[in-house]
Amino acid sequence: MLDNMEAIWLYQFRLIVIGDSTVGKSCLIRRFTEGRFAQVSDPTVGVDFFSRLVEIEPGKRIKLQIWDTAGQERFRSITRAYYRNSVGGLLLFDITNRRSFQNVHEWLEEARSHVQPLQIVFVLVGHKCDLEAQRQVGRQEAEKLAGAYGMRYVETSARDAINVEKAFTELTRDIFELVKRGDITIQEGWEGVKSGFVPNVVHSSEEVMKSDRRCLC
Ligand SMILES: Nc1nc2c(ncn2[C@@H]2O[C@H](COP(=O)(O)OP(=O)(O)OP(=O)(O)O)[C@@H](O)[C@H]2O)c(=O)[nH]1
Ligand SMILES: [Mg+2]
Repeated sequence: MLDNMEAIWLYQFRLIVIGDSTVGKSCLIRRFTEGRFAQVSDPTVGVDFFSRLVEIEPGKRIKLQIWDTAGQERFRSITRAYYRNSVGGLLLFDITNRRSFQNVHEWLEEARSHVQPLQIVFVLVGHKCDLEAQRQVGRQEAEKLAGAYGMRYVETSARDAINVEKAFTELTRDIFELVKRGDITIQEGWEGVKSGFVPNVVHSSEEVMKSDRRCLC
């Protein structure tokens, strides 16, 4: 019964995670989906796939399908194909690596050019915030950049499990609001948002009602 309950979700959202190689995309996703941190993490080859349910309000669940992309340039032609079917994304930089912050513009351009005329709701993530002593990008500076692009900004650590839930949940809530308002709509041939899975129990009770009616005739 519990399994059945857990399988109920209102919507499925596809999210893409992008940013320079070694900023910590795979570690952040693993912390979120598997609840653990691996100090040694191999560079992602092409694209990996993860999923998790998120409860945005009591009893309201969203299924997230998360595409973990390779930051290395040589995989760019593969990762490009995943933008179009994503409704949201996390754009990561490493707060101890200034270069990864400077590349945020380039990542946004890359995403925009491959998703037009659709849009992706991005959150800017300053990752590895446990390494405060090695910080090269100020929080205010990052907030300003995020604001200029209309994105939220959050600082996370996969190592110390800081703000990991927050980063994914707030993005999910933002997308949910846009779907509720009709600013994002479900479309045939687009995988970004799919409507919910309704378990058999509901179908069968509907069928009972129908067959009752038939009996009355
Ligand atoms: N201190 C610290 N290190 C982290 C954190 N997250 C990831 N790392 C380290 O950063 C390195 C790279 O992490 P990955 O998650 O593999 O990086 P990636 O962005 O997926 O890299 P690509 O797959 O090549 O694009 C690893 O050595 C991790 O241990 C964190 O929150 N804090
Ligand atoms: Mg990776």
